[in-house]
Amino acid sequence: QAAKAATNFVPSKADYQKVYNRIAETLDEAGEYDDGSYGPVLVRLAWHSSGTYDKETGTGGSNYATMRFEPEALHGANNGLNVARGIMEKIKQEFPWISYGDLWTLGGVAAIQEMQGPKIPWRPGRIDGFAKDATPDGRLPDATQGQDHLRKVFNDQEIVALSGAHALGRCHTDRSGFEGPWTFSPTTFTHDYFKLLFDEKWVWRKWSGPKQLADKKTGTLMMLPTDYVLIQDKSFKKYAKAYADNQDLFFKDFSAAFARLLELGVPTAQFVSSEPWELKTLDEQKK
Ligand code: CCH
Repeated sequence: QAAKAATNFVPSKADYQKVYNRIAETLDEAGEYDDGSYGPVLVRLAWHSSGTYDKETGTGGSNYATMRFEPEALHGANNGLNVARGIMEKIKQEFPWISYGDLWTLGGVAAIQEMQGPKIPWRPGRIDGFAKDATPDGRLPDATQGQDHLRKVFNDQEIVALSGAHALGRCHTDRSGFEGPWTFSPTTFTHDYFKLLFDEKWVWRKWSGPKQLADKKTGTLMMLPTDYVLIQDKSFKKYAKAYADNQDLFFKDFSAAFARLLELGVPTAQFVSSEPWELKTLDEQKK
């Protein structure tokens, strides 16, 4: 009887809002972890589960949540995301009807919105795939190389906007080999990443780790070689400056690009709604 009820259950927008709320509550249960929030690592999970989309073959992306499977789970680019998948697994136990692809992308949406970022339009419809759907290594950008794969799917403006997510979180020596946060407020979504790129003097850090930059003044912030390209490449720089000067513009463009990223490779017919939804923050629901 119970099993039958579960199969017939058709979740509504209100049900997805419940999942959102549970994720939102979980963000602050991080305790001593990193800067006290699971938000940044959940944004990275949403991005790495979607960023595997390949335009030529139409494979990859968030639809099948293939990072659950090896070898994709073990790809170097995904180091540390076992933490994020573990947090999401607890939510999945509570809401077993949601697909992993929907759950992980919703995790990114909830994290951005709860960390004071823009609203991210989102809708459900992803389905769980199989190990055979797992993507080959090398589709996600390498911090020492370039953004070739991204460039096939996103224009320069979108790439710059998406990169602004590095306002959040930090690099870990035991995950990527790099070390440190990009901004002084790694658990709040701001345009500080762009401001700091222009306002600080960036010097190559002298250490035995991979090539990264440090801010000359405090030495506590970092930029990856790929971050620094945003103020060196003429086309990228134009957008980076616009976002440094105008946080509202950055929020608007980030929201559009991130929403598109999360839907890459998901067949339109699978979405349960013709238009994406705007889910409410916990604060908005208190009012
Ligand atoms: Fe990123 N990112 N990212 N990134 N990223 C890392 C961490 C985060 C690159 C490299 C790295 C995006 C694009 C790129 C986040 C969101 C986005 C790390 C450190 C590296 C290296 C990992 C570690 O050690 O834990 C490169 C290269 C590119 C593209 O060129 C995009 C796009 C997004 C989202 C829209 C977030 C958030 C983090 C912090 C994670 C954490 O655990 O704090």
